[in-house]
Amino acid sequence: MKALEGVKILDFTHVQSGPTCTQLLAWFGADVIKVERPGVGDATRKQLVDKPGADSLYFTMLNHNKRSLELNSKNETGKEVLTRLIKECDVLVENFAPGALDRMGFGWEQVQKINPRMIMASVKGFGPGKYENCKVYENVAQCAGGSASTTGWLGDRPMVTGAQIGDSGTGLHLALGIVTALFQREKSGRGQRVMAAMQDGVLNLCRVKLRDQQRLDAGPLKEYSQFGENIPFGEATPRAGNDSGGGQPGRILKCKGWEDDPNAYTYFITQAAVWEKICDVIGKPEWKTDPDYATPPARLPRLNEVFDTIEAWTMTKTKFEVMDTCNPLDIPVGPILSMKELAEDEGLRATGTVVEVDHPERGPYLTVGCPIKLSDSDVEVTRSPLLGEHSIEILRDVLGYSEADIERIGASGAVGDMKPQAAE
Ligand code: CAO
Repeated sequence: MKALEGVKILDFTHVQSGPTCTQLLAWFGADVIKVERPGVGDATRKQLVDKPGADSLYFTMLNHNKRSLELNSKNETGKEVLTRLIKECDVLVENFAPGALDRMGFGWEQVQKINPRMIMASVKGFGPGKYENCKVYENVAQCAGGSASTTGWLGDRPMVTGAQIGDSGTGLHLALGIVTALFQREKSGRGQRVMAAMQDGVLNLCRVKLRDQQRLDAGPLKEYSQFGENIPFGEATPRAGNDSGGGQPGRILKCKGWEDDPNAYTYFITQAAVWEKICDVIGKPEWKTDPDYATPPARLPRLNEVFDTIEAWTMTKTKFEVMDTCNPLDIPVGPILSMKELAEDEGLRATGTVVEVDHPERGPYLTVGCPIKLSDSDVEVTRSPLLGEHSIEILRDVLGYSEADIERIGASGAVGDMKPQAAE
């Protein structure tokens, strides 16, 4: 048995933010029915194509364990089928541009009338307010949510991060909202509206920078390198390069081979609790008692010197040797791992965090598995559906349409070409 077994999700999501959410729910055992425009489907199927004719990795890696129903939601018969699906399902998830669902005739008011137990969950770029009607993509959310202004180097442009905190991050937020609403429905018997705005999700993940914004009122941020460099602080939380900026100063430092390998680096944290061990490891035992270095506040104005000295040591070791030396001493360090190293990591394969999946059009490919492990709800990652692969079985098995009804629906153009799958 799976945690969300029996929960039916009407999945109107596309691109990345919404599909991340419904993929997680599918991994937890929900039956996710992805509704896609006939003949077209989710736009990502044909974006970033690496194998002509096959669904892209962009699509496949976001849509595992789902079923695909090709259906035109603007056709009258298509609306009839959708109405039946809304009655049948527990959750409707969507991330259309603002207003698109209302224009289809399936806004929150209508959905509630059709099924008062329905939970309707949406990702939008912004919450209510002056930007609520804007279309939004990942990097816009990173910029509007405080991430870009606090990422990058002081004096340089704001920078976006490779982690998809706007899309996948908001998808995670939405998934939590959905299971919470399902839990409440157990007691209330009612559905509800769940909203996750990408700006809100990014800001939630950037909360430490909002903390620092307020700390600025009390004076300079001493944990930031610019303090030791005597560069004055402005009005807003600055960009801080690779400074941890938190209570335990840290930086990215070069390791042996950095001249040729762009990832021969380690993150090194000067945790106060292990300062004496750090001094011994880097060959600076005198710093243990020197009042300029012995305590965290004394070190703050001289972080550049401290990290330059540590780096002179890390440059004599590979990033893995740094890890092997520091870990037994409880000194927190972490190698900078490339995507190639992660893809080949046997440990991640063993835990199902990286999995290989076979696909009829593409052959085998790698993807991320479920990052959340439940001890009583196993995850088996199965391939993403072909466009409309499950149209007939959904009409027949989920909605109970007869063969004659299915013929009628097919003839009306409400669904895509059902014949190849019908014959299968
Ligand atoms: N049958 C018929 N029509 C369908 C359909 C179906 N099965 N599925 C979608 N459509 C229609 C929609 O109804 C809409 O039509 P109208 O504009 O005429 O009402 C149209 O397809 C396009 O929908 P869209 O506006 O959502 O798509 P877009 O490509 O123009 O915009 C995006 C994409 C992502 C910018 C926008 O959806 C958005 O802002 N979403 C919310 C924020 C979000 O999730 N962003 C993250 C995306 S990942 O980076």
